[in-house]
Amino acid sequence: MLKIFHTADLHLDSPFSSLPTAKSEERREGLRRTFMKMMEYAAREAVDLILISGDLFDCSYISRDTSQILSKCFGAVSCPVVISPGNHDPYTPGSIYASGILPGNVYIFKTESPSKFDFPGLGVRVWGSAFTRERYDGSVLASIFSLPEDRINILCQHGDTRSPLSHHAPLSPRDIAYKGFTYAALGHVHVAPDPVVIGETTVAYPGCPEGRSFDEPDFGGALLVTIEDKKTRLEKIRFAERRYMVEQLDVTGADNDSFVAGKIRELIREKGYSGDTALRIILVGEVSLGYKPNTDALAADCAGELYLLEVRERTLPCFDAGYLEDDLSLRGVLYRVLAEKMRQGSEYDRQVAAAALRYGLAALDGRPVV
Ligand SMILES: [Mn+2]
Repeated sequence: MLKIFHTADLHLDSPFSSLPTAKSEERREGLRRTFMKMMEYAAREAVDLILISGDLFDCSYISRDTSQILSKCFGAVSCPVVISPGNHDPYTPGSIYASGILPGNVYIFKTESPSKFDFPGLGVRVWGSAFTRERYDGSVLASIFSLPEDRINILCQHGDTRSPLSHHAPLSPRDIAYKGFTYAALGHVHVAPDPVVIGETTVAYPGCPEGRSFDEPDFGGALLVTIEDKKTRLEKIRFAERRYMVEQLDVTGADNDSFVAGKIRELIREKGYSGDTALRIILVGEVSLGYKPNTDALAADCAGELYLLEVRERTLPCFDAGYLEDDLSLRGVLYRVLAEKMRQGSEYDRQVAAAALRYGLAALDGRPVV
């Protein structure tokens, strides 16, 4: 049985620029901790092979802390570590990959044209290539002619199965299967799609081990892959310390912040969100004409134990405004023109119309507009 630990897209030393400075430093520290935990896990599970399919770093600049941890952790695992540099951490003469400071059990693909590392003791050959700049327009598989069948053949590659027109090493699971790979350890897609199984071939992305923004939701992890008698089994192991989550909250009928705050707290309680969660709540629904939720105050008020709470507002000021339908004054005309846009326009048109109605009615009523 062959036991493989497969990860990608950790993006060490990410700037986390959307967070306040203290929090962004803490998150960079958190990414390093996640990396250490993964390597400790791989050592404890005594895996035969570690595959890192690119974007281990967020950019070519690597902090001293990170490079020290890398050398230490890779040195502490006794198995081979194969790395396929990605578009964020391409193999360049100045990169850490070319520096020679990584221990001898680390095998790095160096060129765009594919090559292989042979591990006869494990009965495995690992194929792959490197990004050497931000783009990779060629075909990884075109120059791999035939796979010798004396060993299990694995592809370790940063690449994109979502579009044949991708500028990030486009790959198709069908072609991977056709070549005869047993497992394709891919990287690049941050929100892991379901693995694809074609015949005896399994193609998988692990996703980001640790989400860094609301585009990378939920607890991330890595894949523990076992291959026995040409059968591949995958197990997703959680390593993330934190998760980013987005929720829509319907506050139809609201006319004040304390009502909305109550709804927000209820949602947080019901879903069991706590200190490991950064939450974005998007308020939707129809609220009273004169009311606009104060998102900053609501976020500050309801954050409680959450790692982070962000409140966004996409409500429409229509609730109980039916009387304006028949209003013959300018207020009624304004309402009828904008209500139609709020009901039928694009999301952008709806928001513009909602703002216009709030401001317009405030002005006509002699209330402060902003
Ligand atoms: Mn990436």
